[in-house]
Amino acid sequence: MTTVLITGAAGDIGRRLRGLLKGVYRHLRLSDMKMPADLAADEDFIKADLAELAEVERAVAGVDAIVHLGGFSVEGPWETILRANIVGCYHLFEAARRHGVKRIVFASSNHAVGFYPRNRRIGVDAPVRPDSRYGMSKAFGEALAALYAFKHGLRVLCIRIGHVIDAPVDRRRLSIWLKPEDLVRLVRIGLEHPDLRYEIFYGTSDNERGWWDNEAAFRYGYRPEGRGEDFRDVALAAEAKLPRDPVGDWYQGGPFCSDEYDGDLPH
Ligand code: 15L
Repeated sequence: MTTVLITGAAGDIGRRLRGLLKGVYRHLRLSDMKMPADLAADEDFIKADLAELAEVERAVAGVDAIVHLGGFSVEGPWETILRANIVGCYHLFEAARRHGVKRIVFASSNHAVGFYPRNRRIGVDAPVRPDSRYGMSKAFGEALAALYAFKHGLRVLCIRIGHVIDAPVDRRRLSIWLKPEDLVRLVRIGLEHPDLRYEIFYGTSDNERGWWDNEAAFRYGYRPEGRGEDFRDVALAAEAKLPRDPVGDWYQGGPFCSDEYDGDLPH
């Protein structure tokens, strides 16, 4: 693996991965709609709007693999999600196929399955239950990835990312926290594992309160080091200051579920 493209490089996860993957692969190419504020002189950056196929092709040409973080990373208006996450994701996979890119790590999200209740443990074979237009676009990306893997021979890992941050910030995040270094472990499986064709992993650290069966990731050698429970007191103190949310507190997706919700109260 010599050249790896990171899309969405100006975002928070992109910034962290740029630092953590430096020196792991010979060459990192970065792409986003806007230039990262702290871009160093020796970093290779190509500006690209995912909604413009020609721009995406320019970013993708000549790379061996892609970590696709690009797109809109929270809930948004339909037009925004459509352009960045549906059309944009299609352009990314299609450009990869046209340019002979062999591997893609797709940043999916826990919000593809956010409408499972917190008292239910799920694996990757549970049908998707998106909690938002954003979550639905991630489920779309996973399906698109399967098409390109099985029809066009790409090797793809979809990571349903929980919350990437230095430490969990509330009760929900104690269950879904992903330590940045553990994200790197997952990404490296996606970019390097010889047996990988198409898989979905949960992007979570070793969280005692976790909701997800991450057996698929463990089978590929994932050994997380972050332990959410080490931060329990701080996270629960922060939780105590939050207003109660009968819908969001019930479902795994939290506020993404209660936002615009007009169903019955869960019980
Ligand atoms: C996500 O998918 C978002 O990109 C991130 O900003 C967080 O909101 C995270 O989920 C979460 O569920 O906390």
